[in-house]
Amino acid sequence: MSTAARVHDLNPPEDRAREPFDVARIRAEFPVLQECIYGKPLVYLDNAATTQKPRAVIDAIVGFYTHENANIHRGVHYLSEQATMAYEGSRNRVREFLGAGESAEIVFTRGPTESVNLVANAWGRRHLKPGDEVVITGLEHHSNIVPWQMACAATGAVLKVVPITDEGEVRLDDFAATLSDRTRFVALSHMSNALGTINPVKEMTALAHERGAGVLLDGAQSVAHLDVDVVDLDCEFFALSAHKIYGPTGTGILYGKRDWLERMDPYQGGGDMIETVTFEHTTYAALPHRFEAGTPNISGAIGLTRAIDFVDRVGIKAIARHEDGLLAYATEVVSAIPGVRLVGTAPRKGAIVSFVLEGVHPHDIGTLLDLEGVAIRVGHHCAQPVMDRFGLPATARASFAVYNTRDEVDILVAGLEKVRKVFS
Ligand code: C6P
Repeated sequence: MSTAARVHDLNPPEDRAREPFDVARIRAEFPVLQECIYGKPLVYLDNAATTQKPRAVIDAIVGFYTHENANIHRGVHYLSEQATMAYEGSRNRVREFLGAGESAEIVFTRGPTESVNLVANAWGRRHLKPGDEVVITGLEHHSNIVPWQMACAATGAVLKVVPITDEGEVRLDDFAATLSDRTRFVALSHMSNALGTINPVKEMTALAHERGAGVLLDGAQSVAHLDVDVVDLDCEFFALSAHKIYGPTGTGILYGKRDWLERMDPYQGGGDMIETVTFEHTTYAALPHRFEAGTPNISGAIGLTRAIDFVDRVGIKAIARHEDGLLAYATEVVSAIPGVRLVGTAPRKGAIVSFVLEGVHPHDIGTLLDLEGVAIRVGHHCAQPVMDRFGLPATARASFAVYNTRDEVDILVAGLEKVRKVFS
C-alpha cells in the first residue's frame, strides 16, 4: 500500500489528455450509470455526497444475504463462522488499505459522523478539562464541529477555529498561531467537502504534536482520491466513510492509535463489547470490540472489502490522475461561463468544483440541471461556516469520481448555459 499521504498536483496538460485507464470499462462496472433520468443519460456529479457502487460491491452484499447471512462473534454454526471471518477479514483489509499496524486499531462505525462522535465522547469528555483548547479549522463539515462543541460545553474546554483565506485555504502559519500550550486536541478535515481544498495535514499534525496535542483527521472526502497511510501521517485518529469510496452506506471506520484507544472508555454499552457482565460490575472486551456495541453492519463491512478491492485494482494514483485531469478541465470551462464565480480556488484541491452563478439561486441551478439528467449538490453542504465565510447561503457543487468523463463536464457546461438563458 501507500508509503506517504500525497497531495496530487495537477498533471501537465499533455498528460491530462491521456487517460490512465479505460473509463468506458470502468463505467460498465457501475449499473446505475446506465440509467436515464427524464429520458437523458445520467451524469452523476454528486460523488462527494456519495459515490455509486460497482457490481462487485452490490453482488457481495446480495451474496452475503443469499448464501451466508448470520450474526457474528456469537454462533458456533457454520454460517456464523463464515460471517465472522468475512467481517474480521474486512477489518484487516481496511487495516492494510490505511497502512495501520494492527486490526485492533480499526473500529467499525456507522460512518465518519459516528467516528468523530466516538472520539469526542469517549476521549473528549473523559480527558478534556476546563480551559483546555480544541482546535478545528474553518473548513470543517458539521460532523467535525458539533461533536467538539458538545464535548467542550460538557467539559469547559474552549473551541478555537483556524480561519480560512479567500481561496479557501488553511495557512500553516495561521494554524500554528492558533495552537497554544493549552491545545489538547486538533480535529481537521483532510479534504474539504464544500470547496475541495486539501489540507497539509502531515505538517499540521507535526505542529500539533509539538504542542502535545492529539490529532483526528476527517478523511471522509480524501480516502477515495488520495493515497493515505495513517502511520506516515502520524495522526491519532482517522475517520472515513465506506459510501464515499464506492462502498455501501451505513458503514464507516475509525482508525485510532492503540495507546489512545486504550485510554478511552466505551462509547456505547451493549452486546459484543463486554467480557463479563454482572449487575454489580461489567468488564469490557479487548480492542476494538469494546467500541462496537450491538450487532454491526455485517454486509456493509463485506461491501467495503469489495470497494477497497476495486480501488486497489484501478489504483489510487491512477484514479487521482484521472480526477486531476477532470478537475483542471472543469475548472477551466465552468469558470469561463459568464457570471460564474468559483468558490474555493486553493492550489491543492481534490476533484470538487463549487460555484455560484450571478442572479441565479443554486437551488434553481440544481433543479434545472436535474432536468438535463445532471446530478449535482446545491446548498450549504453541511458546512454552513464555510458558506458564511464567503457571505453565501449556498453554492452549486460538482464533484467527480473515477467513472466521470470530459464529455460529462461538457454536458454540465451545456446545462449551465441553458440555466443562464432561462434566467437572462
Ligand atoms: N459529506 C457531502 O455531500 P457521513 O454523513 O457520516 O457519511 O459523512 C459526514 C461527513 C464528514 N466529513 C466530511 C468532510 C464530509 O464530506 C461528510 C459528508 C456529504 O458533502 C454529505 S453532507
